[in-house]
Amino acid sequence: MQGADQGQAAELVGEGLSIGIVRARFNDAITSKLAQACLSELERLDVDEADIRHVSVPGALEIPVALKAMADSGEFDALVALGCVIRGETYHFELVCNESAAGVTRVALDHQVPVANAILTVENEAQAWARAEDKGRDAARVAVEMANLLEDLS
Ligand code: INI
Repeated sequence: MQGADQGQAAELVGEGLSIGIVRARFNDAITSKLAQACLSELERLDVDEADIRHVSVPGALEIPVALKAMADSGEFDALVALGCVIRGETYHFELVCNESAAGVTRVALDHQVPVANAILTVENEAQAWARAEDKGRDAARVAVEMANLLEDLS
């Protein structure tokens, strides 16, 4: 199942695009899977490895500030946020989900740079594993499509 709910973009051409990726290490094995799927799809879409900057941060709450630093640099055509938030027994789950998503959206709008949000928000680890590969791959496709769209619109 590939981008099943997103329809088909006309064509996805990654050649010449610079992509910044911020990955949270919290739930490291899952976010590593997200990164692996994202990187292999970027390669398949002809994004040059030399044009990808991939950094990691402790948790999803730290993703927005690293995205902002990348956006401030003006070096990237699109950014990708990779993380995994799994529900625990406290309100902290809602806080991490809501604040990380709000921060990601704010960076995109404030800097007019597309950010593919692949921060999984799930009930348990099994749900995360079931979604990790598709979500990582979709993030790469969203980044490439939106980078090209913003270039066309500017
Ligand atoms: N960070 C995550 O990325 N996923 C989680 O599931 C999570 N939980 O459950 O607490 C989480 N918390 C850490 C948070 O993102 C910050 O790193 C921490 O609060 C320090 O600022």
